[in-house]
Amino acid sequence: MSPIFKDLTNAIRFLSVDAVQKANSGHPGLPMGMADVATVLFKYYLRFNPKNPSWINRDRFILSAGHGSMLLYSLLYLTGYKSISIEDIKSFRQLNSICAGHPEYKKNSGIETTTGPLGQGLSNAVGMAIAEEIMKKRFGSSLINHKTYVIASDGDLMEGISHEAMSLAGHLNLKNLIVLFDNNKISIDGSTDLSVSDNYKKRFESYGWSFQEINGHDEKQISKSIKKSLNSNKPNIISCKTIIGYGSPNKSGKASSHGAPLGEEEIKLVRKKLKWEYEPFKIPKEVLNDWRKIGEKGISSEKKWSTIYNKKNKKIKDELLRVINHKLPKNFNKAIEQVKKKFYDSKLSIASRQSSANVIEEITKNLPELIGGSADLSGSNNTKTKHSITIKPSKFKGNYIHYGVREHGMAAAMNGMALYGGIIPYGGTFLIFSDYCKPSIRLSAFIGLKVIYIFSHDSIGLGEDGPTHQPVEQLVGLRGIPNLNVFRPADTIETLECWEIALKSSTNPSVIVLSRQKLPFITEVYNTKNMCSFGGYEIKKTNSNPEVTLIASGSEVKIAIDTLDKLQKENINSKVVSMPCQELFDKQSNEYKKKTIEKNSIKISIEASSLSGWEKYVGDKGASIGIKSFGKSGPYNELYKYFKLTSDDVVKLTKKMLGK
Ligand SMILES: Cc1ncc(C[n+]2csc(CCOP(=O)(O)OP(=O)(O)O)c2C)c(N)n1
Repeated sequence: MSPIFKDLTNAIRFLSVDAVQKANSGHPGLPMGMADVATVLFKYYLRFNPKNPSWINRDRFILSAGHGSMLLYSLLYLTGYKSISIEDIKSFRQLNSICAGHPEYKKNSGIETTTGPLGQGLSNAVGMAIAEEIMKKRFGSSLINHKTYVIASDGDLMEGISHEAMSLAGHLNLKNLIVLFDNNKISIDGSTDLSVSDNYKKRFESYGWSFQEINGHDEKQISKSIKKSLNSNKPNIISCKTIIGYGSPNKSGKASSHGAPLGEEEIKLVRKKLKWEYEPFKIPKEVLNDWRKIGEKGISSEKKWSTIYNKKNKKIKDELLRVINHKLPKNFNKAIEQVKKKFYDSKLSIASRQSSANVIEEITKNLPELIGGSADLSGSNNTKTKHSITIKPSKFKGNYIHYGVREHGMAAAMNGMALYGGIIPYGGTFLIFSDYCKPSIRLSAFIGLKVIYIFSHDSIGLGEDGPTHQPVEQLVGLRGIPNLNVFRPADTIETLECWEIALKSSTNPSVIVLSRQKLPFITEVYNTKNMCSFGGYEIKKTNSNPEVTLIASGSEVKIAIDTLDKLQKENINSKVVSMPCQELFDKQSNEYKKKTIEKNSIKISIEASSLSGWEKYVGDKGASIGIKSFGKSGPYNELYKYFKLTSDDVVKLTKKMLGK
């Protein structure tokens, strides 16, 4: 006889409870509370194939409340994903276990994104739902036509980012997004009455969502509500009234079931109450078989899809494969080379944000997967070009998103788009507001996503907007994030090169930091090699034995070059190193590094930013020139003088250091 619904849900509950108990840490409350909702979703609705977790037309399932990770691991194990065995479940939260404390994205594992920082998964899901609509428009609804489901908790909905992302989802009318809200009214501090009085119905209806509320332990109500969402013409939220720690006689409905093992004695009582007589990690054969059958349904779903795919013409098939496998077009290198030659010949002295716009304009034609946007600063970040087509509510034939003043939501949505596949997202704001999206940038880097951040107005060089807008410590903060390349190009050629590297970086995001003010064209010789790929390189030198090496980035490279010229007039030999990307320079061989930053010279770094981080290049005997305080409002060339960031100041310092 087939196991009844209760046994299927008990399998999730006890795997979770026992794994948390064995690890002696974790969160049993959410998996116990949401087991019924998840079982209905997986049994009747979710389209997925555990044999091919990367099938492009699968429904996406995101556990945004990542602390309830055992819910996800249980589901993946029970439905037959190879990535998670019963041994993995037993090693929950142990070193190198795929069953990490919070879900960590792994390609082909069924873990669709990394969650844990509340609000992020929910906002990734918005990006995935956008990506689905864009891909549907590109490749047709016979190939791309699925749903994105999210389990979100009270905490997810309290986070500010959820307001940005949900509002954007409502605006764009992402009707294929279905959020299952674990409305258990409990968070860590106790009842959510302590901290929140939102009227969720009104909140979501005001965003333009469809709102339903159900008993999250009633199979029929759960099923009916999901079924209703499938035909909705709006984004959907189903508020599932649940009991945290469901089944625990002494801890259900209480914060005590949230973040600690239930304890051996209590678990015995749960076994009795839920009538589950099996020992820890033992799932009876028939229950496991039934779960596996749920997983196997996906094989025929994918087969049906493959028949449709196989009938498509070669061009569509090849293009879909190309973009989902993150391959750049065949002619990409050639196109970049042509643009480089064009930029070199025109030798434009323009702001690097404008150079970036020129790059985007040139490459967009060849790169339909490039989806741009800005957090309401399109004209300032220069992210929108004449080839940009705006994506509008329910109209996804385009390549540009107006994210509105929602930096955090934008960054998390870009992560979702990159995770979805087939899309390279780039998005802009001012460098100062990178702080508003830092948690998502950190996740782009941790997950290893090809997301390109365009941060303009990169220093006091932005001038009159003043210190609230002038970044000082932002570069240091971004450079501190592992697996993130931070680029600060000095002219049009470097801007193109940095873009090229970013587009070719498949396992890390990139930040391209750009100036508001005009920058001179400094590239002296045409080079087909991408010099920025070395991170730092010699740009000019007066002879082979320089007494001083001037290391600069972005707008300050020109100050270094002027310094070199002035020093030469005083018979002091120097060299200039442009350092557009410290992370790439640090990866070069010691030999290259020593050759580039002349070992026997004194070293001076120049960057209109915090000095922190440059000491590793200039050493004990060197000096760093930058900004030690907040900036000031005024015309930018006056500010450079005020902050002693001119070639005359560097000359003075150099001579002092050389004792001349
Ligand atoms: C951004 C962020 N802040 C704080 C936390 C720590 N934290 C983990 S779960 C949680 C709240 C738990 O309440 P809820 O979201 O309702 O989950 P439930 O207790 O229902 O499982 C908090 C504050 C976090 N994971 N992410």
